[in-house]
Amino acid sequence: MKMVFRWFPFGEDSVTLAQIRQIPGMTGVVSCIPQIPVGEVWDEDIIRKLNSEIAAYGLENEVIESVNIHEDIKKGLPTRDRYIENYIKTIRNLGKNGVRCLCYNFMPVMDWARSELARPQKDGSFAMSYRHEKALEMNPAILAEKMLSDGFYMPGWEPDRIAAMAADIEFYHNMTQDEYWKNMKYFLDAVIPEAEASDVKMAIHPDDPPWELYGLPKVITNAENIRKFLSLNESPYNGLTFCTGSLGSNVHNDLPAMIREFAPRIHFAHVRNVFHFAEQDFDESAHLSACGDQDMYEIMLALIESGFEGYIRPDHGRMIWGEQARAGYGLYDRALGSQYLLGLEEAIKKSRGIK
Ligand code: DNO
Repeated sequence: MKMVFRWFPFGEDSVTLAQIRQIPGMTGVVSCIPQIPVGEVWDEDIIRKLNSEIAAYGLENEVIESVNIHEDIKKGLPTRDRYIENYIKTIRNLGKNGVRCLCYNFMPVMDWARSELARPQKDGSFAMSYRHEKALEMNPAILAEKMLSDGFYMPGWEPDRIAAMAADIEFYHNMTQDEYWKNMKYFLDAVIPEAEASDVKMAIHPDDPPWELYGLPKVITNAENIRKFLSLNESPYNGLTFCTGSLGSNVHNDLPAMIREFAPRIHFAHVRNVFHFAEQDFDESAHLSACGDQDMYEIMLALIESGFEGYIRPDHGRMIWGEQARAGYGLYDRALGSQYLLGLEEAIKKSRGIK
């Protein structure tokens, strides 16, 4: 497996490539181009610019996280074909320029949701946290109504954006879960043959949190749904980002068993830990098994025994040692996490004579 580190280019990250290259065992970064609007083509010039910036530090750029999917595709609108065509062009351009794995998600309206980005921890660090009751209060539909009725304003949340999200949420209330799966299949059937031709492995990220929120459809949440997803299109290029933090938020998911079952289709692993206070309340803990609910040894063992040869990255870190960075993506705690995972890998492999 190849250890990689998420990094946001073009001035969007306080963590530098010069720092990342000093983390032992790091082969490359996982990058993106957030400046390109969702639905537009990533042209080769900008991909090459990104590649050369990263290569200057001796790092690889083989994984992109993410090329986001235009909402019209998820909604199944007639305009989706244009956006799918653009997505295919982007895959081709990425493939031509050395990208081998593309992480994306199919979550409606919003990406991952947390109720707090910097919750103080007992040891003085700060971690992201999720409290279900609090998340429910943050429903954009409720916030939008409050804005209209009593001029409520939430710092950092643009009123237009909240209103648009509320309208999107409403749209999905009129769509069945089945229709949502159909829209997903439509996308996969169009895109996967092109991903094969370009040798870019598609790796869908689980829904986070992996349970119903705001009445929105949910897809990648547990073993049953993952089985269904993989059977929508049987190509090995239709694969998974196995995120232990997202899937591990659902206490009913047996992560090592899921890894063993889905291993041939896992192209990318995000490995982190969570600590539960209640079934739907958790903090994102340090990576160490002892700090959370997941057994990292069993997770690494399952990956190694299944012959996992994809990319792996430490995931959300806490803010430690006074660091101020993009939530979940500071340098220090993720660097610690990577060394722990590499240590487990070395120990497991040596003890079993695996090269
Ligand atoms: C959170 C990330 C997700 C992930 C996307 C993939 O930190 O793991 O935002 O990048 O869901 O499209």
